[in-house]
Amino acid sequence: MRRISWIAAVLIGITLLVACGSDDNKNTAAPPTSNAAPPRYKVTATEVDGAYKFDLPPNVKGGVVSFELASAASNQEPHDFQLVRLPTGHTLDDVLKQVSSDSAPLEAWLKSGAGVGTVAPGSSATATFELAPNAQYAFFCTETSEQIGPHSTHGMSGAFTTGAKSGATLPTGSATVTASEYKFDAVGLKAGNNTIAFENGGTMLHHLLMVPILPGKTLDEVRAVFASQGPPTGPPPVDFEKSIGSAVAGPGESIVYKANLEAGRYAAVCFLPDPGTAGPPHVVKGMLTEIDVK
Ligand SMILES: [Cu+2]
Repeated sequence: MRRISWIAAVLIGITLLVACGSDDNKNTAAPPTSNAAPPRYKVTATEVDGAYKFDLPPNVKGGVVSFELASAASNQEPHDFQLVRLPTGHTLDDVLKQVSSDSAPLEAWLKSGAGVGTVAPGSSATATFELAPNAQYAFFCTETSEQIGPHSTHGMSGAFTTGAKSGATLPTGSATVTASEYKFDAVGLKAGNNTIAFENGGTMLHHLLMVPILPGKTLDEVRAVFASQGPPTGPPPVDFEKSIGSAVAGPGESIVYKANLEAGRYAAVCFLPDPGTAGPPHVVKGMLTEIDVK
């Protein structure tokens, strides 16, 4: 049975990303449009001798910041870097308990998120977003592998407290994709380089995963695969390896990142469940929108 927890956000698309070492999904920082460029923090993901970990610099500011996620070329698996704000009284362990479980409901106190989407070994990606100043954040990788299980409970997690506001402002996107319950609205996406502003205009956590639909396949066929509980039968109607995704964001939050898109049809999907539930994922509730990129 397919997991429909937080982790399912990337499970489907990303298990097949492992072999994808190309730069197709390589994202770079969005150019700042304000006077003050956002401070940029580099996070390195490594898997040395089975010890999975993130290395990141100390003293992360609040306000608008950029994070670059660099995955070591020697890595075997895809990784992402998800941030969630820890409300007073909640700890990293609380988060890990939820995100590493198949059946734990999505905690209702998880209301704020940011981070960098999935990168393949040897690749890097950057995203820009706003963090609350002087606030506690947990970070973790949402990936799960057959060998070791959730990366988050195998070292790829931690917590830090942000400092004062950076003073930078969020860059403008060349395209905007807005999530709400339960749909996506996309404006301005085109073939080639995009700076995507993923905006959560809804009332709960959402993410954006764009998966290319294969020629001749219909959105109904894509829906059937994403809604099925068992392993897919026959060739998939989408190209999982070329998926491009955002991290999870909370209501009113935005994540800005670069994406190079090939022309074609994409399925925009969200796999998170409603707060306080373990499913169904939003894709089943309608967060499956076809976007034509020309
Ligand atoms: Cu959603």
